[in-house]
Amino acid sequence: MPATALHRYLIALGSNVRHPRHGAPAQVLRAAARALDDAGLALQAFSPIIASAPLGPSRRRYANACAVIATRLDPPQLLAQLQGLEHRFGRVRRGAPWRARTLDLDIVLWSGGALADIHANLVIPHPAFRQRPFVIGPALHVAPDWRDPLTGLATKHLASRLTRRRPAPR
Ligand code: PH2
Ligand code: MG
Ligand code: MG
Repeated sequence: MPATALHRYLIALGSNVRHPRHGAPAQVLRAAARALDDAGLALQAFSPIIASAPLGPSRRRYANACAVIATRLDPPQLLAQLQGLEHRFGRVRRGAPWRARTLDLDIVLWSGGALADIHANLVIPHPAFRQRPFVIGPALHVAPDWRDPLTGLATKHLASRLTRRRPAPR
């Protein structure tokens, strides 16, 4: 692919810690969306912000959202940029994974399809996104027809699969 190709990405945003300047988690996500755009990652769509119960050890509720961005950065370059933004928002990477965090920016889908880059520790699609209502819910607003390259299912199909009631036990 040419170095100048324009890529699109679906990004999941999460926060469950206040920021001293931006404020509550939902405000952190709004500020992060502006910061993405300011960093040259053109914001094409931003979902409503939802509140979600924490998955994992942290007890604080999360604000979650999804964004579609366009950039010439390839996935490892984008990952580095997103980690820089997380850091700028005061995220500290130490201790157990899944600690409470001021800002989490995850690459969920990429217009280039699937990727596993062991050097960058990066896997696209995000391995767990299909099972996460706090990713699929917001994604439904900004990328309903975007197909997961691994299952072939569009976001709207993944959403209905997630919300469908489980069959009653026999
Ligand atoms: N992110 C996690 C772990 N648990 N729970 C919710 N509700 N929202 C998140 O964004 C989230 C989580 C790891 O990144
Ligand atoms: Mg995450
Ligand atoms: Mg993350």
